[in-house]
Amino acid sequence: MSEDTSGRSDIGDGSNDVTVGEPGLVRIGELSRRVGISDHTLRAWETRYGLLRPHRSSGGFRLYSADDERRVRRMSHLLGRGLSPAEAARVVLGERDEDTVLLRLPPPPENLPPPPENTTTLASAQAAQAGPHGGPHGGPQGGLLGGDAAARSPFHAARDSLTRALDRFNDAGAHGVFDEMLAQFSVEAVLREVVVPFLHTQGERWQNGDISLIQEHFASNVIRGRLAGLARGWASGAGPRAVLACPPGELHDLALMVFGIVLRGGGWRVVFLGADTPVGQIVPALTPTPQLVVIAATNRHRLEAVADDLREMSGVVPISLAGVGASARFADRVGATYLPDDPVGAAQRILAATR
Ligand code: B12
Repeated sequence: MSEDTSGRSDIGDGSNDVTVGEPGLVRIGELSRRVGISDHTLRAWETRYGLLRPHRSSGGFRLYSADDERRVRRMSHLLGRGLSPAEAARVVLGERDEDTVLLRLPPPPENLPPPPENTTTLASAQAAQAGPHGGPHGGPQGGLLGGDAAARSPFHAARDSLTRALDRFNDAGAHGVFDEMLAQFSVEAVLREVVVPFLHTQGERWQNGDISLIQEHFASNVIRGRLAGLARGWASGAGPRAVLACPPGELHDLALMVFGIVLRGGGWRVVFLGADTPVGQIVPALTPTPQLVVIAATNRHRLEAVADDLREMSGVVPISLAGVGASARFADRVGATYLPDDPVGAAQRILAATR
């Protein structure tokens, strides 16, 4: 096998030698460019689902056919309809019937405003990322994102998809986006780049009147369910133990869950007490004493109300305070430390310091 700088190369499979660049047989980079999906994702679809069936060149390169390209485009389309990657792959490979699978998805609610023009699926946004003009055939839904789509990261696209699904009360669609993200990126990256910024934006959108309180509640609960799934079993094991709680009256516990999931990823055990916890009762209820107690709040008054409990507890166990309601000054007053970073960064810093 030889390859020249133009990217053309002679390949051979027994007596049927062909040349890369002939219609229908391409290397992964070219396939990626044509369909607008990263080669990393294409490889994952190949190994996980058998979606791609490459020919082999005599030099061992994988070469992809027009059939492979067709399957990838169909997969991308089905992901855009809200199927999970595993389900979409089964449909593409003929193991499941498309209509039956799609029928199980809730229909988009009627009478909702059309989605903003710049929202799309992760797959189609990645397609647009391939380049401002797309490949020779355009992306699967080419041009959907408009001019600066190419500059957007797949995380932006994922946030858009998530937003769109949740605004429409489409939990299956939202889970599809999560499935797809988690198939491609680490849990930490998904939390840091998609979940936390999504939550921030929800607050702004609610304040601006772009979404109703009902939409915001729905989204929070879907996200909470997903985080709970990632958190399953996090109290077990042999690592150091962290107790996570919000003070009385405080309901915002999603960031605390994000923090716990990352900590768990580093081997810690997480005892999650969550919203509205009687802080003064934590330590007496737990033996042996945990290595760390983290209390998070969005409202400083809810922390100030338990200042005496915190001060007393800090004589027994290391306490950290976090969230918009916490501050270094207040933490200092009660003998605690303050976690100024975002939940993912803070957990990663603790993991790095305790390794
Ligand atoms: C989801 C949500 C809810 C959900 C909570 C569901 C749940 N189980 O958590 C529900 C619907 C219950 C809710 C209720 C309310 N909410 Co609300 N809510 C939000 C929203 C959209 C996301 C919160 C979130 O998880 N953010 C993600 C975190 C990571 O972001 P952050 O809070 O800015 O935190 C930063 C740091 O402080 C740090 N951090 C935060 N927590 C933690 C934890 C740890 C361990 C670490 C290390 C770091 C850390 O990370 C961030 C930096 O990256 C925010 C909007 C927003 N901007 O956050 C509003 C928001 C927090 N809510 C707000 C309000 C006003 C309310 C209500 C009073 C509304 C009402 N009238 O009923 C109630 C109060 C409920 C209560 N008693 O606690 C305000 C709070 C203003 C304030 N500071 O007091 C916000 C900011 C919305 C707004 N823009 O006005 N809410």
